[in-house]
Amino acid sequence: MVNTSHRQTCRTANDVTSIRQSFLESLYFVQARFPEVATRNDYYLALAWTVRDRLLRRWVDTAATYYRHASRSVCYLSAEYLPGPHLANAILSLDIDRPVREALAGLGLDLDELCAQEPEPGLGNGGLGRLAACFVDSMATLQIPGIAHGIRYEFGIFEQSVRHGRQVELADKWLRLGNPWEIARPEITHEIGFGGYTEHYTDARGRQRVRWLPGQVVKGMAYDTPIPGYRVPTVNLLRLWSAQACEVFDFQAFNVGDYERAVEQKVASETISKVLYPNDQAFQGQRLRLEQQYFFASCAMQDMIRLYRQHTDCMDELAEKFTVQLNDTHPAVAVAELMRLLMDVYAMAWEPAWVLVRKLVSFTNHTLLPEALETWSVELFGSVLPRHLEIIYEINRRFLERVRRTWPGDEARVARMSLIDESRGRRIRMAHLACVASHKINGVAELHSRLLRERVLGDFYQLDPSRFTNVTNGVTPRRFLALASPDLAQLITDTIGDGWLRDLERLRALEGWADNSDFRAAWRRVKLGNKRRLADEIQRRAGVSVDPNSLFDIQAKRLHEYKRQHLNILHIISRYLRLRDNPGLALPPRSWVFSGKAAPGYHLAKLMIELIEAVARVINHDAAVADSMRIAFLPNFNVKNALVIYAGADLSEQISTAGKEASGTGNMKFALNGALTIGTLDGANIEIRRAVDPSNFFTFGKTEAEVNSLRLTAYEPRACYEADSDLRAAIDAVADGLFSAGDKDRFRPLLNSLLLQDEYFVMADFAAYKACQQEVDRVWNDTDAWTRMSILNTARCGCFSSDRAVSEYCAHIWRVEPVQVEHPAERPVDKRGFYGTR
Ligand code: NBG
Repeated sequence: MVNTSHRQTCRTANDVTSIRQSFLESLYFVQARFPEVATRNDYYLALAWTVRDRLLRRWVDTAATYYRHASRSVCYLSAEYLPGPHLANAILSLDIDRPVREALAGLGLDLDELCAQEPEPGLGNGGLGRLAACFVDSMATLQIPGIAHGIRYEFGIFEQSVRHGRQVELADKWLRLGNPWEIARPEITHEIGFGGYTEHYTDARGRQRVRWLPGQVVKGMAYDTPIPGYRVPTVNLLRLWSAQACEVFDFQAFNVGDYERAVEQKVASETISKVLYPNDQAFQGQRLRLEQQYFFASCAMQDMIRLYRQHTDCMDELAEKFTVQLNDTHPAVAVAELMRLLMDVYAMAWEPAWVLVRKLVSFTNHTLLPEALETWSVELFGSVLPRHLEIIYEINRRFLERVRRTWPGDEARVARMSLIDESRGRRIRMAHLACVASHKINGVAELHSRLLRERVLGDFYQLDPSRFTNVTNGVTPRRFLALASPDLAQLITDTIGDGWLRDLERLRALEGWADNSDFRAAWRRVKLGNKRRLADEIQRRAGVSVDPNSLFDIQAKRLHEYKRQHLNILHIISRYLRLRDNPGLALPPRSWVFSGKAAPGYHLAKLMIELIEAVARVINHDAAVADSMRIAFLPNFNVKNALVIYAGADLSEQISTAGKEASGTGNMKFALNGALTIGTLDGANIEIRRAVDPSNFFTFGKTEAEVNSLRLTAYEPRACYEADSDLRAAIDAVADGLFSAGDKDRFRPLLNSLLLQDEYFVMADFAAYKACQQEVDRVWNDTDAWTRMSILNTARCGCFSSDRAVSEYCAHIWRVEPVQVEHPAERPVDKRGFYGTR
């Protein structure tokens, strides 16, 4: 056997000299550049290749370990991922920050500047996609074998800019300068059919079989991105599928000289993975969207079976080797696809195939909003996926038999539970399909899981209570604490030692320090530094100057009526009017920051941005309140921008209508960074409040039960308007055109929805919100008390790590165990010199 030590080449060793050499070689041999002409992007790419080499060695070791042991793995299916920039996270995971900085400094380059160069993959809309990225990070860190499947959208979520006070959407060209983090796998492809028809036949062994003859076939090609675990040898895989044409040219058309028609097919095929739908929680039944869902679900299922069959031809143990997690209903069609593959391709009979599916699949629901629930018209579905429609009908037929046996004569219940909704045309209910096929179904916070059991999926719960469970969301502390606030991370490490980044509950050791005045002063210094950084960002990107000593009050999330940015802005207006009318009023200076995208077709959400911008323009220019109020809208909320925001916040606005926000994860990120929350009893706010103690949380507003009963009685938003003079003044000011240069129509749609309908109970919660904000002012004036509460928020939020969440999925849903990646030294180089082959 050859000694393995030479594996530590300049491509993998972590000393300063090797890193510098590796960097220069990448610049010359990958980028083909020399210093006189190299751009900052060339340098960024050279560094990315350098870091990537170090990831790849671990990745190969990880893959080899999983392969050798045929380790039981998670197959995670999500239509969205928001991983954020890779470079800084990889450097943190590999623990090479110091040598990389030194190597670059020797070349006159700055690591942070190069990191800033990286475009982020915006392959998701918001919390759901970011949650998937946190889970992928935690799986690698916990050494859980898994592959995360998704779509390699050529254009991710649009880039938002604000022009003339309005949102403008720009195409997200994240791949324009190349993506060093992905490895194209032209040899890992699967064929994906669409349309056509099915044929029933008897096979050679006399079995009744079905074959699907699609009208069109496209190819799905894998692009792999390495996902490093934090300070462990594990590097897992994010496998994103890209659509390609099977035949580049239609030669028939080409030969007769019709070039355009010849490439038409190619263009149509590749459209499938072209663009992410930018709607957050609003279902729209476009054919292309269904094609996207089926495209990646089928790629993932075929790929899982390909990996399984590297070890055996017998399909019986598929569910011993894999577990399939559906991240919401977007990949739910995988259920029908699995049945098709098992029966039509691998000749299994219905019953054993269904048993297998039921063992494999589990489902996470992420929303209670009725408008987000996916239902496909049977007609559309059947024209795209005729075979899958047959399979869904058969699943439904067998399922409804069981419902009828359980509740004889209860046809109303049968109609409610059917996979086909017959009440508004015939539509397939994807959540029901996911439920029927899953051995576990979970919500993402305690309240949300309870509402699933009691309402949205109540019948399914009654049928199979043991299948329902809760896993409260979590976030990765690596990105959202260590990368977001390096100084706070350093202070924590200096105080309680390291180890907390892998075991976040250890933050509890900070509790004792909350009463130490030196520590509180240090905490405030770090926080002030973070606020200065955020203030610079606000100045640079929003053109608003804010005082870092003022209270930073932040609402950063998608714009949505249920999230109630308008409640926040109405309160700001009322405060402005109060101050303007009473110049002597001693209110502590505050800076309000909003950030978030609105779905391009969601007019009221866009109007909310306009209102925020309009109010900001008036208030920021009114000398009468200049010392005590500033408002800024920071455009283009994404992972990169979010980090600065979370780190610099004093107050986190989590003010959704109770019962509407499934969990929220921004709430966790703010609290971990020491922001106090003003929040309703909704989603994970409830659990955060319990964890930090209600005395360290500003609670207001109607409970879910109160909201629900208000909805059932005759709710009169106008009565709230009449009853509260501050609310009335705020609404009237908007209606009179105070913020629209006298234009009384500009915000009318928003005001009408509040006064006439108020589906989200903004008016009903206004008075309580206002009172709670007064309490915020009072506590803020007591600096020591505030700091104490801030420290306790960080100290007590360790349970909101995604490591905890993923461990719960592993224990209660996936039954997957960690696998120790074999150290390279244990896998010697063979006679031919190949690394780690046998
Ligand atoms: C969102 C919820 C959030 C939740 C995330 C992650 C969807 C469909 N749902 O409350 O609105 O935190 O999912 O679970 O985007």
